[in-house]
Amino acid sequence: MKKKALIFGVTGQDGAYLSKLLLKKKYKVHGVKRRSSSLNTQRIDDFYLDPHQKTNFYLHYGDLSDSLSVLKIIEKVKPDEIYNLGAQSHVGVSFDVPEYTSNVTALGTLRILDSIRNLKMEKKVRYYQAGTSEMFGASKPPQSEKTNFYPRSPYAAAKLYSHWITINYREAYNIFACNGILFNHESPLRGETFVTRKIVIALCKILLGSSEKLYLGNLYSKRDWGHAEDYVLAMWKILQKNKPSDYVISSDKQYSVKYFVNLVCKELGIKIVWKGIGIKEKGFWNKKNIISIDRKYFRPTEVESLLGNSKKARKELNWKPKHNIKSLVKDMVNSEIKNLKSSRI
Ligand code: NAP
Ligand code: F7E
Repeated sequence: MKKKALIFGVTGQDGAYLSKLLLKKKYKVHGVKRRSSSLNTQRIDDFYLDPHQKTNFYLHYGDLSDSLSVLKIIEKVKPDEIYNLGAQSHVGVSFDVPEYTSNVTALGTLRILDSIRNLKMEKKVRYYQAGTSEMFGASKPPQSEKTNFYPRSPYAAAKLYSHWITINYREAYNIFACNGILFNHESPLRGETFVTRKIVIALCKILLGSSEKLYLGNLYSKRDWGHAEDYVLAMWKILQKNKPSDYVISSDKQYSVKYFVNLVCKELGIKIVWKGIGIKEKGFWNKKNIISIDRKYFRPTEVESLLGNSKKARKELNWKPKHNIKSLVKDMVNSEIKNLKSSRI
């Protein structure tokens, strides 16, 4: 019998890559999508067929802020594995909508775990929780499973709740529940307002002449960036172990936002020249100012430096990423140029 997976957050970046992986592994994949006024299935349209055709991919309407919808979907699908990737996942936005972020990103996790318990599915279901390096926040790098947490945003605080409630339900009710503590991972499917995709889109447009300028916030924060395709494989591997545990997933390398900009410029053949400091720092191309700083992109509390130590995952899961920062940038740039050229046609 085919294994059944249920993915909350199926319409997001990771949901799309994970669905693809699980379909390749011959799972029946069920995804939860929330109602939105415009279509939100672009990332999964490749494999989302008309439900009247024969398919292994199914969508259900539901919402992490609605306990009953969560319970009913789990009861109906009876999954072997649940991946909770659903969240209000933008750190900057979480300062604007802290209560909503906590409801979905923290309590949403409780709603799933408590449904598993109420439905007496503790022994049947394996649960994956999408944890984040943001929970380390201000803790000194490198960060591993043993590093103390120090969240610096409503998003990170909500994810920290999810981390501990996942461990609590594992210990209290013997649920096979695991936390993946994933560092930043990007791809051509990354949301357009996260810094890597924002940079790629803007610089491609500038090169093709359909935009003039890119505004950014803190150029000097450092991140450990990987490719989403590698990271969803780690999620699956975490649920295939004999015992539930928590794992850091990272590239173990760190670069600044400015370095990422420089890499994208290099890939596009844009010779960028930086002048000025602080809020007045600017990037020039052919003497034209194409990058400036806008204070509105600074956060009330910033996470300055994230760098993972993924030794445990590499040893116990036999996981290692195929991509590096250069192949990630190449993939994102090539895909964006293709998108922009085809949208022109
Ligand atoms: P994403 O692209 O923002 O996707 C988030 C998903 O959650 C989307 O499908 C979204 O639906 C859904 N969602 C939002 N609110 C919901 C609600 N109330 N009910 C049900 N679903 C809801 O995020 P991602 O980059 O794929 O990341 C996946 C997960 O990993 C998230 O939990 C994120 O916080 C976490 N994470 C991400 C990274 C990273 O670097 N990407 C690193 C560590 C952890 P819509 O499509 O309708 O918006
Ligand atoms: O910011 C700086 C910003 O929004 C990265 C989410 O997936 O990864 C993501 O969170 C850095 C920050 O990602 C702009 O201040 C500068 O220091 O791309 P980001 P994030 O905040 O690291 C973690 C692991 C998650 O779990 C989250 O869900 O870039 N930055 N200028 C900017 N950031 C944005 N968004 N926009 C700018 O213009």
